[in-house]
Amino acid sequence: MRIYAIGDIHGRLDLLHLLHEKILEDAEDAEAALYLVYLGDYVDRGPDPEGVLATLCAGPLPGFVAVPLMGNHEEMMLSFLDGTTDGLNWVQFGGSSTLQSYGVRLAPGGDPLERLEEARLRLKETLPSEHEAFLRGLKLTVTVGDYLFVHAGLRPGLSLEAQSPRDLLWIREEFLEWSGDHGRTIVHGHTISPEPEIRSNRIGIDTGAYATGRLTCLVLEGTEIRFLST
Ligand SMILES: [Mn+2]
Repeated sequence: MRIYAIGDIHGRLDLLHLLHEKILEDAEDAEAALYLVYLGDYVDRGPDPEGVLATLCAGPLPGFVAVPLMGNHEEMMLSFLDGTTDGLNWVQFGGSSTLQSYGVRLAPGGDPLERLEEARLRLKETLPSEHEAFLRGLKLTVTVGDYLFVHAGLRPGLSLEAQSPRDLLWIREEFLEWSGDHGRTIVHGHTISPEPEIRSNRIGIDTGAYATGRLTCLVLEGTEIRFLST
């Protein structure tokens, strides 16, 4: 099999289209089964979260099995939508571009919590049900062969079953600085590096697309590791 894995997209529909083209071209003569894993953080920050979710909802690229994972930004968006958080953090961490792309405007002035509650109700109205179902159906991890795919990483020393969703979606230093064996190579996004990071126990592929214009795709087949990027 050949696995393609795409890092944090963050509303850059333009880059997602470019990278999809490159992947299709790259896979043209492939005889292996084709998997395409998306590592989460589809929404927020960049200009077109709505377009990114619509594209991912439209189904896999022809010939591929698509495996979209959850990122911490999808989790924040769902918490806001469900009213389990007030959204103050979310809009500060890029959620305002998601609201905007769904046509929800945060009115200036007034009580911020009241304005957010108003925005929440409007987002509930405008978010297409298939986008919401897509967000709620996202998995936290997927294991394929010797690789485990996850948005942020794992807490060292704990089994996969014992990992908390919070760590899988948010962890940084404790995971990034740990050089021990996780049993599998962990492929992750979430923490930006200018180039993909290949370590003995992990491969990080968040190249900060929303700001750098560089969206990275890791390609794995047998023992081969290579990259495509915009
Ligand atoms: Mn993230």
